[in-house]
Amino acid sequence: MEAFKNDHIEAYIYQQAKGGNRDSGDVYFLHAEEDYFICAIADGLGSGMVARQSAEVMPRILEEHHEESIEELLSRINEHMVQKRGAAVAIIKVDHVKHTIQHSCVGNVRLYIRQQDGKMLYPLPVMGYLSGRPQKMKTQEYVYQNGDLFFMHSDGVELRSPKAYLSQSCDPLTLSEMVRETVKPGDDATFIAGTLLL
Ligand SMILES: [Mn+2]
Repeated sequence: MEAFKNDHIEAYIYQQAKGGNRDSGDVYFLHAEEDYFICAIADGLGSGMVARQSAEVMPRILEEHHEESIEELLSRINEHMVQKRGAAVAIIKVDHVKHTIQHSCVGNVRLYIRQQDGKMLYPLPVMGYLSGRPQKMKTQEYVYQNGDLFFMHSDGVELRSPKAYLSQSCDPLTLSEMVRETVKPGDDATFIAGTLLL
């Protein structure tokens, strides 16, 4: 498991490739600037190299253009999917000045947020995947408080009750260790668990 920490974020990342494969068709990306943090998961369609070629578009675009809005970023990724299989992509951007989380997703990468008062948020992705064709998008925005927990994962991670896992863990490392135990070898699996600090 990989860790990512600064004054505003403590996050853990786990990735496992489908049984026997060397390369995962899932790709993740995390990046922090002084006043914002961005992270994303892309799940390429198909498997092996074909899946990876589609998923790898995401970090290339985000490395270069992370200051743009998340819908602009998804549109750029979509434009690069022509002649490729396509990918499900979820992006979150955390604004440390306004204390907001923005989220947008096309396809089956899920996000859960547990707020400090115990309330759970389950932002829904837009159905489909980035395929190079025009794609509808939707951005949701939440205000966060110190200690809010987020959990983003590709569909290779199957949680029977995300609410139970998120409410049982007081910190992202405990959550990550609990979820890691449940990951089966049948699909590429990736998750990012993090807590937001004021
Ligand atoms: Mn998958």
